[in-house]
Amino acid sequence: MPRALITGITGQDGLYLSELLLAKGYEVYGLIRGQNNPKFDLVGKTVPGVHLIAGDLTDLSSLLRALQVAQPDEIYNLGAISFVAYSWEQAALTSDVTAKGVLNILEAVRLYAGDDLSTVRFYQASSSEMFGKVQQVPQNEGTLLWPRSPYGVAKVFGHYMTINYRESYGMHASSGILFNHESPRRGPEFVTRKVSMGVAAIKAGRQDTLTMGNLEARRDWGFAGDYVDAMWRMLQQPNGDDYVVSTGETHSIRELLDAAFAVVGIDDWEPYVEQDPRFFRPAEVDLLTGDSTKAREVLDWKPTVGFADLVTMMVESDVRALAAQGG
Ligand code: NDP
Ligand code: GDR
Repeated sequence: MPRALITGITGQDGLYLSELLLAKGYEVYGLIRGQNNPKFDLVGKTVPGVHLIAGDLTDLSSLLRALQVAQPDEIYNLGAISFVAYSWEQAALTSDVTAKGVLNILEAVRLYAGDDLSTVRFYQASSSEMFGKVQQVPQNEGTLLWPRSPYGVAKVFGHYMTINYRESYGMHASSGILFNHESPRRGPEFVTRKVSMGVAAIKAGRQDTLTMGNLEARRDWGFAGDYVDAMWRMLQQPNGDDYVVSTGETHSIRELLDAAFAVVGIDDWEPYVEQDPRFFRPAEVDLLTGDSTKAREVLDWKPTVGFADLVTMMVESDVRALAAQGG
């Protein structure tokens, strides 16, 4: 039975990846931080087969201990401070977790595996935010990186450190440059879920308006369930490598609002949407659209859920959740 260790187990991707690996017959271990993590029960209910190990990406010895307990064949490093807007407010903490945390786990793997690094395969959750002020459209594995936030800068560090461990020590280390991926499990701070929850609440008469930031930014949004499958496929390859994972379609926040309000039968959303400067960012990533040709050809991967179906899935899930609470 193959064994996997996932950091970021409580997050959107950690849950989907756990489900995928458990279904494939893996023994799955998840790193969980904090002495009383409020998502402990969520993990237990959603993926009861996962074994949780206490640890934190900023604490190298806790990572070493987690590796010794899990004895993984595959490690998926999904843990991060992942909310871009927040990364300006806590840039140093973001660097400690999202950048140096990658070095910590790579180093822990090297110390744990000793001379036999070939026994462990490593996945790093890199991001399209690394492209930032895009230097090429669409973006592929060779596009120059130009991050626009402390989060983006931290992810660039993790990306190059992963490549460096591959080149320096021959580690089977892969970096997945994933574009935005969403689901009903997406955190409510991110724009798609904020919109799907807001639309459901407006439809139920529980909320009057939705307060947004920049409506002109464009993103390449896919479904998280598809994207964790790409992570797994990367680690099944004979060698570590870097892959862009994206749909290749881009939509603005306005189009997201069009699609989400349409699900509940509202065609004109203008009366329900306000803008507030507090949701604008000091520097914006205006346009992201990925070229995932390499992942499609080498990994035989492709997205299965389109933009309209993804938005419908999220809004309907939030409508159902509100109905279950009594409207
Ligand atoms: P989430 O924000 O949902 O989850 C982040 C996870 O990181 C949580 O489990 C969180 O745990 C954990 N974490 C935070 N700080 C630490 C720490 N100090 N030590 C250990 N774990 C920590 O992110 P997603 O699931 O959406 O994304 C997974 C990864 O993929 C992240 O690295 C993200 O940056 C990256 N990514 C995501 C994309 C997306 O569109 N979703 C696109 C590209 C990259 P806790 O619950 O305790 O806070
Ligand atoms: P992003 O996702 O920054 O791309 O990072 P987010 O959903 O937060 O923002 C997408 C775009 O929407 C605009 N926007 C708003 N965003 C939020 N959160 N709230 C608002 O009210 C709002 N109004 C407009 C933003 O300005 C931005 O342009 C996500 C995270 O998952 C990262 O961890 C990951 O690496 C990248 O996707 C790829």
